[in-house]
Amino acid sequence: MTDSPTGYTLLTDQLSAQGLDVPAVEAALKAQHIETPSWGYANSGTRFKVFPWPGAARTTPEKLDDAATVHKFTGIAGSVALHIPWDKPEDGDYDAVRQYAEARGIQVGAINPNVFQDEVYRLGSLGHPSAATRELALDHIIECCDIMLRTGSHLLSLWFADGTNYAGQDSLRGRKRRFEAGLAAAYAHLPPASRMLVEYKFFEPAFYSTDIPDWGTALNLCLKLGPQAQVLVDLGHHAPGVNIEQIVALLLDEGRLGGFHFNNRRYADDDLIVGSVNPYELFLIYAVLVEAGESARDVAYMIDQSHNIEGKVAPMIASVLNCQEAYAKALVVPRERLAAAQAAGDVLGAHQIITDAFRTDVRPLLAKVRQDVGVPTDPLAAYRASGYEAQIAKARGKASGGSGYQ
Ligand code: RM4
Ligand code: MN
Ligand code: MN
Repeated sequence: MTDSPTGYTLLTDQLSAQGLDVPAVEAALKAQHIETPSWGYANSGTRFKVFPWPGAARTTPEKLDDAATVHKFTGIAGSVALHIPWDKPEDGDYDAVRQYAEARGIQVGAINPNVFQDEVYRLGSLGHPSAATRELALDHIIECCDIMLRTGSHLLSLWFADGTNYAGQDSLRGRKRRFEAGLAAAYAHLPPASRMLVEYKFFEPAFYSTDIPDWGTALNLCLKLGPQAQVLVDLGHHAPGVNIEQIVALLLDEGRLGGFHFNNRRYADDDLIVGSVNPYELFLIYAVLVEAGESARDVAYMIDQSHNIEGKVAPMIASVLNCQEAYAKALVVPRERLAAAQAAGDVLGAHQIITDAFRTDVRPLLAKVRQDVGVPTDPLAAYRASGYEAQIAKARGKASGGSGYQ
């Protein structure tokens, strides 16, 4: 009597029959890397209310402990993005921050300057009408270039709240030029072999105009700056209905896709768990990246989330796993068959090949890959059973509520 085939055997037989190279798919999954954000482990919420979570990280070392925990359970989240000054050590010792992370098996990823929370930035930062304020913002960004050197980071990730709320408030052309000049000055300070990622967002907190509202503006800035400047696509920063995968394809083909801020949106910049609202969109984005092959080599995959009611570490693990599943489904698109259907003008056939890949239950494959790399086959269940959540709740306690970030 033979054992009945496992889900893994059935799936891989089916994939091999379609001409897919299963060991190559598994190798790609093992090499996947998702960066988590330090700010996703702290208390954060909406502008209306922050519901404090028991055990939410209060300090950078605690955020690094949480990021290391996400990596321990998933095996693919080995770096953490820092936000300055939210992650500024009291003694200014960034070498120690790096050592603390490395001792826990993770690296410091992107450095995110914060030029939107000081009083002085009421009218903007690099786009501010006053040269003195622009200078302050630039100084902070340059300080972040130094922090990159100290922490071993190769990415300067820039997002600006800059814009205007009322028609006539400022010169739109003037603000564009101030941004060009400010970013050029910052670019000159980029450490060698590093990149500047320029993020865009169509509105909020500015409601009449945003200085970098879309990918076209970000790309135009990057083209003027030089090859080390690339665009960052935050999935929550588009108007409803925008075809994000097409933007990704264009930027990739121009060699200007720097990276992602993964999250999910239903209405605006909702910052929900990645893949929770629209897993099909996430899959289609990954399908574009897989099709690009080597051209997508340097793309930085980062999560930018802000949880209010669902906890901190567990939803981060859920996001990482959703990225892994979307990538796996993109890897099982039979590319040659798809190309043939496209060349033959077989509209429905091509569409079916893509949707079949999306419908494939890749979970047995993911379980096998996790087993191979020595992480739990069900990371979220293992995390829940680990006692970490109770341990941090006890050690860190629960903050009193507030609003806004931190
Ligand atoms: C913005 C944007 C940035 C993030 C800030 C806190 O909406 O997504 O990436 O750093 O929020
Ligand atoms: Mn973002
Ligand atoms: Mn955002």
